[in-house]
Amino acid sequence: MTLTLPNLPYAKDALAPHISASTLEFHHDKHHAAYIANANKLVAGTELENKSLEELIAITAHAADKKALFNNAAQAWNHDFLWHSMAPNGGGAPRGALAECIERDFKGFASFVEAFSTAAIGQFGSGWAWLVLNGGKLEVEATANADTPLAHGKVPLLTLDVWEHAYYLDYQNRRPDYVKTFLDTLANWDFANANLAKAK
Ligand code: MN3
Repeated sequence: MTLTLPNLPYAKDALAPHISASTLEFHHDKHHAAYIANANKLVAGTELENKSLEELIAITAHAADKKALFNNAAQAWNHDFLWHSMAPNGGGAPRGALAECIERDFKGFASFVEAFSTAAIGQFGSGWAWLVLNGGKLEVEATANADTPLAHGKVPLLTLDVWEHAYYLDYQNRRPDYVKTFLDTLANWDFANANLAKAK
């Protein structure tokens, strides 16, 4: 089985004006596609050729000699998760079970927003901000470069890409504005709630 580039779950202009069609075109058709192509190249002709992305991440996460494959497989997985973490008319406060867990573990949505924003804005250089389930408890964290909570036994619920390629065309150096826009208008809480339900 060759790894394939999954389609975006919405049209390229569906997140405009917050994320432009041009950003999604480069981000999905060039960056995400390149991670898939590189992962395929690295597994071609090896015993890892038929593994899923999740399997590749588990196998390579702590193998120093497989860093390039980890980086590309993890980035491929992270990006598919990212597309689903955003939705037209998303953002604002979640409902349902996730809202109750945020209340329990962050003492309110405002504290969650502050924790997530601090993680996303404070990540030095390239990386990701995450809402994860860790041992039954919600946590916010940032990971560097390609790193993913999947490699550390945590369950990702929602993510935001804070590599410059994710926002530079639309926000240039203003990462805080991009993070605020994600939380206000794009965060796909239905997706996060579904991930939470699956984890239970
Ligand atoms: Mn990216």
